[in-house]
Amino acid sequence: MAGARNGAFALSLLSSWWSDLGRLADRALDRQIRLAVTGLRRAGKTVFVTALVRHLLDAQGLPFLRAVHEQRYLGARLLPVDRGEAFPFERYEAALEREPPHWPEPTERLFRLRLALRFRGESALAQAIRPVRELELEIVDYPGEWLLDLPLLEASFEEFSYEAFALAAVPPRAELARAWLARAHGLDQSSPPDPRALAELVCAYRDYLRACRERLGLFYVVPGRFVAPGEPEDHPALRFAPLPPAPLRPGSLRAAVVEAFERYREEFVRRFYDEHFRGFDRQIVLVDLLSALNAGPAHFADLARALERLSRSFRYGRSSLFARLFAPKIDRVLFAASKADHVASSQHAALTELLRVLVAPVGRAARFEGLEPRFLAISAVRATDEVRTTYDGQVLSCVKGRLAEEGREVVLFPGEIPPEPPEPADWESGRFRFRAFAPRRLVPGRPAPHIRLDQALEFLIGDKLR
Ligand SMILES: Nc1nc2c(ncn2[C@@H]2O[C@H](COP(=O)(O)OP(=O)(O)OP(=O)(O)O)[C@@H](O)[C@H]2O)c(=O)[nH]1
Ligand SMILES: [Mg+2]
Repeated sequence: MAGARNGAFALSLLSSWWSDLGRLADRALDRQIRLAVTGLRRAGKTVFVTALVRHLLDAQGLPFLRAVHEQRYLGARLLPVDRGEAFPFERYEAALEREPPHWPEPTERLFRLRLALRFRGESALAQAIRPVRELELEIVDYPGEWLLDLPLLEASFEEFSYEAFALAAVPPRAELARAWLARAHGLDQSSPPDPRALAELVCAYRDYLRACRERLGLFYVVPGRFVAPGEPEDHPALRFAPLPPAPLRPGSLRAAVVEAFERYREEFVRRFYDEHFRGFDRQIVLVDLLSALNAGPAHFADLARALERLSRSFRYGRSSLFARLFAPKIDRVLFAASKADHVASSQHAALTELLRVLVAPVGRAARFEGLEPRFLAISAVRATDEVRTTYDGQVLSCVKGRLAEEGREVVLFPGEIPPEPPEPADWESGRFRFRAFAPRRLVPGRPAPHIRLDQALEFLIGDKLR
């Protein structure tokens, strides 16, 4: 009897030791992963996160995710978030499953997401240590505009002003900058701060940024929060605008503006960065290249500038075990051309190539740190089908879907994507007119059609599901 009890005790000791060992192995093997979903406004971040959660919860429709393919993936569960607001997955999913279906609205504040993924280990040893393993995936979703403020953390007021004036001096911004420039140059910066003159300056700068974004569709609009939806316009930290060079005198208008700029950096930008933008392990950078092609050459260059600037806010490199625990770096970065369903699959290779060229400086910087970035054309939620039609004896690959603006079902040939940045003649020919599509209604419980979402996930988290 006593022998049996001793045996049971020894067994329970062994099993507890075994599970402790499992926990230790889990920590060492990095069973928690923070994914940076990066992209400028309307790049497709919220749609991507919604699709990722929906697919991982159901474990369906992801044949290129190896753990799913090998039937080792068991499923996922949304975990409560410990701080901040939870990503409203159910709301976004319901909007896509409703008739008529809707894309998520532009994101106005920050949401956090924690997802526990369960799977069986690949090797016999992994299975013996712990038959069911768990990976916690953490993501934040936020307004794309906020991202462009991160480089301000490294910039002085003088540098911020210098860049704003340099950009405003040339087309296409010059045309829209006149009212703000007139105010900025007309101010006596050494006089005591006059609240009215200051308010008018900020208002003129904000109107200029809004016009850059709304009338010209430009991406590089800094500070992003000046034009982001749902931002408090009258916050004292937002009472600044770029100024021409002048001496800094205590108690002057310039001093008040510089103080507001510093406060904005600390209270808005640094807080966002410190609380949510540190410690990423992996990154997907979503880029809406088709909108940039539609908008023209200045916008295309502007998108490249914005992506290069914001990449400076991320730490790339291989993490040692110690670094992984205490100062993680991004050790895999995926550049994804989003909304690839707007064009036929025959164009995807060119879309990927064009993206590679557009983000070349960022790719180079990542490579310098020992990473090989990956490039993919993806669609997180596919809104079109591909059809072939014959025109003038030629077979054309077309897309069929419901136009977002007009709501009517169409079959159209969206045109060809150049694998290199377009030549002046290409821009002038007006050949880039890619249309946006409304989503197709998702059937509850059925996987949503996508393009290469599973390949993106395999690259981003696949190795952690082994
Ligand atoms: N056809 C298609 N359209 C997409 C896809 N992903 C995004 N879109 C379109 O792009 C728009 C913006 O997508 P969001 O995911 O809301 O973009 P975001 O990056 O979260 O934008 P902000 O919240 O403004 O920063 C959507 O309203 C859709 O019109 C996709 O996979 N396919
Ligand atoms: Mg969003």
